Amino acid sequence: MKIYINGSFFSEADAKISVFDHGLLYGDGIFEGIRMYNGRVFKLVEHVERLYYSAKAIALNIPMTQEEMIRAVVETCKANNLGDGYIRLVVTRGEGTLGLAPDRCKKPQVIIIASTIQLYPEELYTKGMSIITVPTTRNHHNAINPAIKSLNYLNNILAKIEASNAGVQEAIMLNSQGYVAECTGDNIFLVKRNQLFTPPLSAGALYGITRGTVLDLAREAGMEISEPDVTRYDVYNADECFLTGSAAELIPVTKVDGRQIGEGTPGPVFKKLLGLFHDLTKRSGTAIFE
Ligand code: PXG
Repeated sequence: MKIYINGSFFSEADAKISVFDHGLLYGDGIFEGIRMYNGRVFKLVEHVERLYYSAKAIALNIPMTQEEMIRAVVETCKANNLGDGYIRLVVTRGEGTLGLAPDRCKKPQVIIIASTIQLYPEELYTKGMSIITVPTTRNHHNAINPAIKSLNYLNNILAKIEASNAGVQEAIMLNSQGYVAECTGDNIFLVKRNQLFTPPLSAGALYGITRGTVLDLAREAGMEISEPDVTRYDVYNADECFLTGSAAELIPVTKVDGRQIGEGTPGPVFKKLLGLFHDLTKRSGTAIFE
């Protein structure tokens, strides 16, 4: 595997970052997780745009333009001869000194790893997964804004540990008002009487690229969509529930906090949207080899 660091490629063994990098010392940095299908990077422009929004929010100046970043991702995929895969794009504050002061870090580190990912076991995609609500609350907007895809993922990791301790693989996180925000690494969708619902971004969800894609597909298919505040009661009484994410893609949820959702099997709206999503991944994206 060839790993991109600041414009050069390194083998896995040689791809190294300083122990004084504030990405390591303080989780001071940002990242993206991007899918590649059939030699095309899916929603690359959108991911790079979100990376720069995250950078803006943490006052980090990425030392390259968005166009250069897009080219660097494409070059890394090419160097690894990747057809289907998963790209991890990371920008850290860079090497600094002990002590928080970000202005001691003179050069952000840009890292691109082009590899693969399997987030959940295959059978959960066909049977549906069981999830729970966990006590760890989603970050408040005035703490670390949940829209920032930062390297400080402890909020989500604590929730993931709670899920794992309870024997499930994913968890619903509520916001500080008690409304459903999202899951630890996925956005959440509900279906009720053929209408599609997902919590608003103001409830503490990440501006998910897959979330946006699913909303676009549903809109094009003529479905009714809304983004209301969602409570656990709404989740339990939904006809269908599913999660979205670049790593997870679309995965059905058939049980929440011990309550069966709908018929307890992946529902028709989920299946329809999954079909539309797969069609889209086959025909769109930034081609690696022109
Ligand atoms: N919410 C959170 C908190 C996320 O981190 C999503 C939703 C889905 O967003 P996208 O844009 O991917 O549709 C994410 C996505 C990983 C990894 O290890 C990354 C995510 C989730 C799980 C694993 O790369 N981020």
